[in-house]
Amino acid sequence: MKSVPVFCGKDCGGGACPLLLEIEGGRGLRVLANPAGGHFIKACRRGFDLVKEHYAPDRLTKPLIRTGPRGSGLFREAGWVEALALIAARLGDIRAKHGAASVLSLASSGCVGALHGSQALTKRFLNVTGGCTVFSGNYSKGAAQAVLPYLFGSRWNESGTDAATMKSSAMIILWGANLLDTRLGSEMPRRLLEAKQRGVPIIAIDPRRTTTVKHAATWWIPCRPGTDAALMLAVLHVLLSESLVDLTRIGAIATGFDSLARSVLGQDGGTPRTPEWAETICGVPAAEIRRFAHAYAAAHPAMLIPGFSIQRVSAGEETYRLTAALQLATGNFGARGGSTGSLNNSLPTLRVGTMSAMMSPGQPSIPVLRWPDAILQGTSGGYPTDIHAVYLAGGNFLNQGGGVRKSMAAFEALDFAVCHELFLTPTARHCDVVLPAASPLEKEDIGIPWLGNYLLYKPAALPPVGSARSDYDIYCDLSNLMGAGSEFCGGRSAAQWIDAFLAASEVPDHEEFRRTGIYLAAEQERVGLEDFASDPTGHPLDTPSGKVEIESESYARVTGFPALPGWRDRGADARHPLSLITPKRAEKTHSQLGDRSSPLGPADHALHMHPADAARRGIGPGDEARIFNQNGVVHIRVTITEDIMPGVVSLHEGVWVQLDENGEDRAGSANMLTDTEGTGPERACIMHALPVEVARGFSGPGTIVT
Ligand SMILES: Nc1nc2c(c(=O)[nH]1)N[C@H]1C(S)=C(S)[C@@H](COP(=O)(O)OP(=O)(O)OC[C@H]3O[C@@H](n4cnc5c(=O)[nH]c(N)nc54)[C@H](O)[C@@H]3O)O[C@H]1N2
Ligand SMILES: Nc1nc2c(c(=O)[nH]1)N[C@H]1C(S)=C(S)[C@@H](COP(=O)(O)OP(=O)(O)OC[C@H]3O[C@@H](n4cnc5c(=O)[nH]c(N)nc54)[C@H](O)[C@@H]3O)O[C@H]1N2
Ligand SMILES: [Mo]
Repeated sequence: MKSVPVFCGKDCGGGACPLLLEIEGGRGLRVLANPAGGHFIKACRRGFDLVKEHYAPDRLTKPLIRTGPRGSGLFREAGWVEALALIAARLGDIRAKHGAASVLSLASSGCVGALHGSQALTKRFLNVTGGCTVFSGNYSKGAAQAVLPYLFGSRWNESGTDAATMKSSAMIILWGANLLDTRLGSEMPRRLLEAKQRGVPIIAIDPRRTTTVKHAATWWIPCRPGTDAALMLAVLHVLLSESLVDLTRIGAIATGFDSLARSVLGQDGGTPRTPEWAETICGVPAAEIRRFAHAYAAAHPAMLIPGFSIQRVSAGEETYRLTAALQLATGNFGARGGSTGSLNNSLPTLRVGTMSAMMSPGQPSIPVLRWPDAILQGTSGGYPTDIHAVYLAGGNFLNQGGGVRKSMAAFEALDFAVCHELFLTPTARHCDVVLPAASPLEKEDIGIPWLGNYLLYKPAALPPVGSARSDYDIYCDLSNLMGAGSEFCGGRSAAQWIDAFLAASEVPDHEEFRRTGIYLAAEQERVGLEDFASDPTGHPLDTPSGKVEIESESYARVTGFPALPGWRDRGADARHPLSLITPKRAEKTHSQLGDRSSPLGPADHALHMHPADAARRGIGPGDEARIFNQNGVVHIRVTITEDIMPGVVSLHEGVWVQLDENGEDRAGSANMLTDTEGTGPERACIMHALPVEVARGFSGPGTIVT
């Protein structure tokens, strides 16, 4: 038996975790933690499941060509030569008739890595063979990314904090961040648990009593989804009205804080953002808001880590402006052991070569959330092109985007759709050709983590299952076939690319790197914007004022929203009084292993509901129920639990949609209940705080939606 270093390369909150694969007789036995990662950079169960996934009985092993209606799952097996020729011919025809931009790249991050990143490879292939339309933004952090450049200028992507700096924290505030399940960096969970052991207070603001609340937090503050901005304003109100804020110090590093203070205190004629005002919105008692504000003000340094969840809501932009304002107000901005309040993983990655997507200036693009609308409406709806074909690799967007029913209609409207997949996902079922893709254990690559100053290496550890091939190899052949010669592969094999990427990296000893599977840079405790915070005139930001712009006229101009951060009330929806959240679960990466009809699927998938809400609706433990709103209906079993606050229901994201004859989902697929409206100018997705109603039973009143 031998063991080799590997990593998953999943877009899972870790991105690159150090693992070891044990191999005997050419067969993978199991995956373990790689001790070279040290005590803190640790993998999770999603990595340990790699072997199970690799040998899964339902893995695709041959190319498939559709024979039945889209979505029917009717395909015939084909050889590679036939399948690739069909793709080349169909893409060629469509481009000849409608132009190159009529092909949309819908590739996502199912695989991330220096070479095998599914998104970059797909764009590169489409670009070298003629061009394509792409999407802008992402489902993950669209609202935060839309607003952070207004606050921090181009250095917004240096505003995160390395996990190791938690050892200097005197308080950790997890604002909608369920770190033990979603990680947000492979080192975060262990650092958090270590802080807990040291007796550091850990406050979790989350509508659910999560794993993190149970195992790491010292204080759980349940807050209604989508109302964090109101709670943040109330905390500011306490700090300001009790003179706990050093306005002179803040004035040196931020503009507009004094205007924000006036507005929070109601000195501008508006409603004072008191704890009593916030209580009615957030469900957090005013006394508890005061207690929290006092504890926060007294602890130095305090690290506020916002989850991505708090910006994946209506007006989600405001929350990330206010996390920065809170860290400024409490003197924790840019401090070691503190944070800027920004996306925690916004830090530069280690230098290493990566595959270029070969984008051209002015390439047509659409906001990611709007891909179904762009297909359905095209130029007549104001989109840059009329889309006739889509190319997917590493994504299950029909299931994962907003509004599954609209996504299905969009696929119906296409002339041609291709995807590379390991499994016959709902998206794959809607494609014309499905090519079997290699698993992470079949590909050599360099791993770049979500957060952390390190790189990982893995060899191609196992032979392909069936005739599965890497996206890279598929695109090499297709580009050749489509007349682009060697432009896609640049005359290099996959292994030669890895050599070239390493040569362009700062890894000093390539042999050692390949042997241990990890290279750790010397600096492991980067503090985002520390230089600026300690010397704002010596290291100014490139915002118009050179400072953090809490008030931003350019934000107001572009978005039409107020220049100051604030509470943008969405109003109540009387017909759908419950607030649905659709979080990640520890065992899964998004829709992977999300097929409930597979033995690997989530057998315990259920809607989580508070006893008071269940009683009001006559729902008992394990009862079947339907969740509904204007977007769709989902049938699902109910788990009644005190681990969720009243008025809120939770359905894990990522379960594969299974429609019945009425167009209602029978599996528990969260995006039946979302849409493509989005928030802000970037149309960032809204996947938490969705108004819904729940009724007992699988039929009866309430199933009719308008
Ligand atoms: N296990 C697992 N981890 C993952 C992933 C995965 O698929 N599986 N995906 C990764 C990816 S791509 C991303 S982008 C990140 C996303 O990371 P997040 O967006 O932060 O993850 P979520 O699970 O949606 O939400 C985190 C927590 O916020 C809570 N929450 C939901 N809405 C609100 C709200 O309005 N206010 C507050 N205060 N809390 C709220 C949820 O109950 C949950 O416990 O996760 C990464 N980590
Ligand atoms: N309701 C709701 N919806 C959400 C979210 C939410 O919180 N709630 N989260 C959103 C977020 S943050 C994200 S990032 C998206 C993620 O949505 P997607 O980007 O669609 O991610 P996955 O569901 O993981 O799908 C990745 C697919 O790639 C395949 N795959 C894996 N490796 C490879 C490979 O090497 N090559 C190829 N060709 N395929 C591969 C996997 O089998 C899988 O089907 O979902 C979003 N959707
Ligand atoms: Mo994401």
